[in-house]
Amino acid sequence: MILFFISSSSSIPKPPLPGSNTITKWKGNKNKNDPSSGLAPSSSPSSEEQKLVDDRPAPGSAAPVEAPTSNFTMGAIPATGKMNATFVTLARNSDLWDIADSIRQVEDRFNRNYHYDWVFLNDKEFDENFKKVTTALVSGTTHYSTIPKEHWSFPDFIDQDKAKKVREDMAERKIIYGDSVSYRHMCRFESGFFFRQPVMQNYEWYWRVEPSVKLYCDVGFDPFRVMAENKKKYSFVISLYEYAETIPTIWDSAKKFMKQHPEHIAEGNSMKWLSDDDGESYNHCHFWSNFEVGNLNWLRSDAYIKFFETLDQDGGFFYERWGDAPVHSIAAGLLLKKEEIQFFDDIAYWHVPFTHCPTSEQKRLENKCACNPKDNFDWKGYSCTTRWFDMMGMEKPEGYQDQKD
Ligand SMILES: Nc1nc2c(ncn2[C@@H]2O[C@H](COP(=O)(O)OP(=O)(O)OP(=O)(O)O)[C@@H](O)[C@H]2O)c(=O)[nH]1
Ligand SMILES: [Mg+2]
Repeated sequence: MILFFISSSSSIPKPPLPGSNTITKWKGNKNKNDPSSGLAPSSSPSSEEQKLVDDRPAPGSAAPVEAPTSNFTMGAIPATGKMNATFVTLARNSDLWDIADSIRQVEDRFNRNYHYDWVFLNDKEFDENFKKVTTALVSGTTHYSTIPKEHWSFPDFIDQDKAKKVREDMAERKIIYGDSVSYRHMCRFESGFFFRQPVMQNYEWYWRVEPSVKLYCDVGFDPFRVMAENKKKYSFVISLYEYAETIPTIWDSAKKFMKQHPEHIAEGNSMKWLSDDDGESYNHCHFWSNFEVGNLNWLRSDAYIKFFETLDQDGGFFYERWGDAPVHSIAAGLLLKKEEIQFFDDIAYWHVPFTHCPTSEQKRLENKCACNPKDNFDWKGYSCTTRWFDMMGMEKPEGYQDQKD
């Protein structure tokens, strides 16, 4: 039953943390300065994204500029070439072949033309084989970092007995990952700490990639550049309703934050998408965070950190089973203006069990898409994307009615 699949997983620059073990592997040139290897695919996105995508660099100018990330000024948009951005993956050594699959997808459809870096994070040290295989697959520079214990453990204010009882109860109720301690650490880490790892401090933009995901169309534009040039801070491809039993009190914590920190609540935010009664209750809509392209400075902002800390103190990562998807989504929905959130229709994507496949046939053909449009989740009853279009006043693509349930 799909409801059991929907929850998705998931800290401010502080001095490098003790125990943090960052290994950087600088790679050879790998044709990075060879213009012939930097041709952007000839795909041409259309519909509501056309305007955004039209700002992309001319084919051939997109990739080959090699710029050391340390030379970037945060917030500056380079006129051409690469942005200050990285892919980021949280994974275990045992995820190697599933992440290898994902990397291949991302490289073939996008990164072979851009050579962005890739950061791998793990609560244990990555083994040599993991590093060897992933370094061979990524066309940019790879970095491997071990997460410090403080970011992957129970905070001292958590009552262990209470947390254990919750896990036992959720196991009985067969809530997916309900009995898992590691899944909870993972969700808390993705909510509050991945962007605070020392290795992430070098970057302004991230694209999150999980094991075993697929990209079905050529991505013939640079999503980081599109985000920067259009003042976007967060993006999504799939949205849906969260499994309510994993987050019974998350909205109480969010309301507490709104009351304590009205200065951080954006005017013109997405409250209408999150709530059907002006903020009284949460409708469980969230962006599926196993895919994200976002701005790290936003996550490192006082507003986001205060939001995370308010939620964290309430203990719901352990006393319930809060996922990073609702955490990021509620934060984006409240702290950002709605126009700062981007729906990437052009990035066709699959993570079990849902697909985003562009509704427009023209778009699918132009971008060499291999997804079956019938699988597109956007307009199905369990998706929140219709609501997103309605709130944004965006016109739905032709043929969307045929893709409802
Ligand atoms: N290092 C590490 N990574 C983890 C651990 N658990 C999950 N991850 C990673 O965290 C991300 C989310 O975990 P998933 O197991 O994919 O969670 P999900 O997407 O909610 O559920 P699935 O439907 O199983 O994919 C993935 O990138 C995993 O590789 C862990 O214990 N250690
Ligand atoms: Mg996953």
